[in-house]
Amino acid sequence: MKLIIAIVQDEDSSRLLSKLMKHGFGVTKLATTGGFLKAGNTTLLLGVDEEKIQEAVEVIESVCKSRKQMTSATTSIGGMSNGEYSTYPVEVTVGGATLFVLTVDQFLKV
Ligand code: 2BA
Repeated sequence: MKLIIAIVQDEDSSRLLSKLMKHGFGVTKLATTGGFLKAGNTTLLLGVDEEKIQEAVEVIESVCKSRKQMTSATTSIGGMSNGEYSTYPVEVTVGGATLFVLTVDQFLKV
């Protein structure tokens, strides 16, 4: 068995959850926060038999879309020493989905 950790955008999470359930996958949904944007995202945990990994990835790919998001970056004005900073907008492309696939040593329900 493998564990897929899928970090997806909140906007895609309900549709993805429903579609994964329809395909018979067991899923746990966690509310998470991205370190860079410091904005909410969703992490799904899926315990998946090895032969169904491809199917799970295809379902995730079919639902999760990449989107542009604005954030702000800070720069110092006139060198680092004078303590004056200005912020400016930066566009980043977020997702589809970020996936980690891990080998599971044991899967127990007790
Ligand atoms: P965030 O950390 O909030 O990152 C959102 C998006 O910001 C990223 O999208 C990427 O396009 C951009 N970004 C992240 N770090 C950056 C940096 N140092 N400089 C410039 N741009 C940067 P994705 O790559 O699609 O990642 C979406 C979310 O997936 C991330 O949200 C984070 O929660 C998670 N993630 C991505 N890579 C990860 C990793 N190696 N380990 C753990 N979580 C990861």
